[in-house]
Amino acid sequence: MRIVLIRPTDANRIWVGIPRFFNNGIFLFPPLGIMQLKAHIERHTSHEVYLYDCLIHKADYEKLGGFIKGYKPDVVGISAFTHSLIDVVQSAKVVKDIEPSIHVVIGGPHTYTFPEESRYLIDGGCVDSILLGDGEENLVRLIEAIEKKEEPSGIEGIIYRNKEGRVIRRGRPVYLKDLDSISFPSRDIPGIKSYYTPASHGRTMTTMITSRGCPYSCKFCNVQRQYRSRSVVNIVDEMEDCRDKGFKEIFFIDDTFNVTKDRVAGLCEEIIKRGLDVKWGCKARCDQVDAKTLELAKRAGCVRMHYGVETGEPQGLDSIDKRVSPERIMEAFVESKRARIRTVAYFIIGCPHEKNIADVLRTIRFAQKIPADFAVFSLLSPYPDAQFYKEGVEKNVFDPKPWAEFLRNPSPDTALPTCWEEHFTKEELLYLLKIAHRKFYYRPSTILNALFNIHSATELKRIVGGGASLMKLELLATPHGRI
Ligand code: B12
Ligand code: SF4
Repeated sequence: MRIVLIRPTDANRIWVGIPRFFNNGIFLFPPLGIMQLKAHIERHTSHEVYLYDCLIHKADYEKLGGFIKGYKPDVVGISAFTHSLIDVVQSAKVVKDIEPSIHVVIGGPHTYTFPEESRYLIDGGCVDSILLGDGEENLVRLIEAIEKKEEPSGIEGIIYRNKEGRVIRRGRPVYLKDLDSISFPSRDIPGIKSYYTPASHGRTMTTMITSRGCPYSCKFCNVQRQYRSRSVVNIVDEMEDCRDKGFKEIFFIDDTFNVTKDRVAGLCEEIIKRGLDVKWGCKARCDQVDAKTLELAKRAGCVRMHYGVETGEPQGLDSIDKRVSPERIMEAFVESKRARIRTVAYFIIGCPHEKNIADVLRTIRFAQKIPADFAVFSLLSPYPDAQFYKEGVEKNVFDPKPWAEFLRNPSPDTALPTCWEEHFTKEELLYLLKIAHRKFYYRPSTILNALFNIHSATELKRIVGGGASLMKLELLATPHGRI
């Protein structure tokens, strides 16, 4: 059989905390989930698998349709994120309009986050089945069932329409325990060397994931809590594989790379032992780093840490359940700088503890105080399964109806609650977002730091792109005039 795995276009991406243009063109990461699935299907079956990333192919629906017509797949798998749900459904429709007999299956973070609501996507007639959770083993099982023209009734973690036309859900989302048993993601896909992030100095980069889930429970975040990690040997084997394929930099996109210091130290020691010369960055918590680990990480090739800071106020950090103090945050940035590791700080504006402008300004001042190379500010914009969303509904800050409607029937016309409007209006929050970026970036020290760290023409292009996005933020207009 011929199988196509699709990352859909994000033309209709919904609002999630950051103005849309702010994401566009600044970074593009490989679609690791379906790359992983491609490798696993190829290892365990003899079917032909093609990965079609609409973002790298710049494919609108017409172009996607042209590809499907030419390739003539038997099965199409579409990766579903909640923010791109409209495009997921629309892509499924494109496929079915061309050939209704193609089996369309969807999976990905949206389906394991909202399994119950996902079943309604089958009602539209464009989706045949939905797999919940880690897709590797179940997709292979589903493909076998499709090949044998059997009902996939033996699979745990599936939603499908049975022969009588009833929508059946079997089991809960599946989370694989032994991550070492999963194949390394397939990196022999078109355009694999064209993915980018502004911070990688123009080096050919790729992403890796070394663990899944996060044991913490920050109230704005909805990652799965079941933390599972790969072994150090397995991780460094994949790093070597990336090096052999010509990648000079790896971004570890684990939800939290440094759940413990010991894990990071063990990994660094293995990298040093093997003499692996690959640069890397990761997403980390500030409370799980210290001078010794950062020094070791630097020797093992670490060039960049992405720290989730969120806010600088002690009571704010407590109220979002971040479990870290401002002093510890400051220390993480100071020690990273000392170890010559560059840093990106992520902040959230408009959490419930920020009740007036002075509160927000204190967060912005904290951002200016820590020696971070880059800062990203977004607005609190929780998904319905996040604790803050539930609290917002209880306090009547969020009307739950639009989300409920959207999850059953995704449409661009649904006005979803996009930020916490208890103390500020959306317009005011957007204004504060602009102020935050302006106060952080429009400083001689930040501009000089960025300019002195440009190492290539590609990097210059990306930095100019980032600057252009900041300018667009300046021009953002609201019903109350330009903000
Ligand atoms: C790296 C990452 C990013 C990167 C790059 C994302 C990208 N486009 O590649 C950046 C930092 C840019 C990012 C941004 C955002 N992200 Co993000 N991100 C992640 C992260 C940490 C890793 C993604 C990954 O590659 N995982 C590894 C692969 C192997 O896992 P996977 O993709 O889930 O795939 C498995 C299954 O889902 C399933 N599967 C996947 N696709 C398919 C398809 C089929 C057919 C089947 C059967 C199965 C299947 O099988 C795969 C293998 O087991 C995840 C959390 C996580 N741990 O997964 C969040 C996550 C995907 N992000 C999330 C969010 C909310 C965002 C933002 C909206 C945040 C924001 N406020 O701006 C933005 C969106 C911007 C954008 N346009 O993408 C949410 C999505 C939740 C949801 N319900 O959709 C996640 C799950 C984190 C969370 N729970 O909060 N993100
Ligand atoms: S914000 Fe980071 S540390 Fe907190 S729960 Fe989410 S992934 Fe874990």
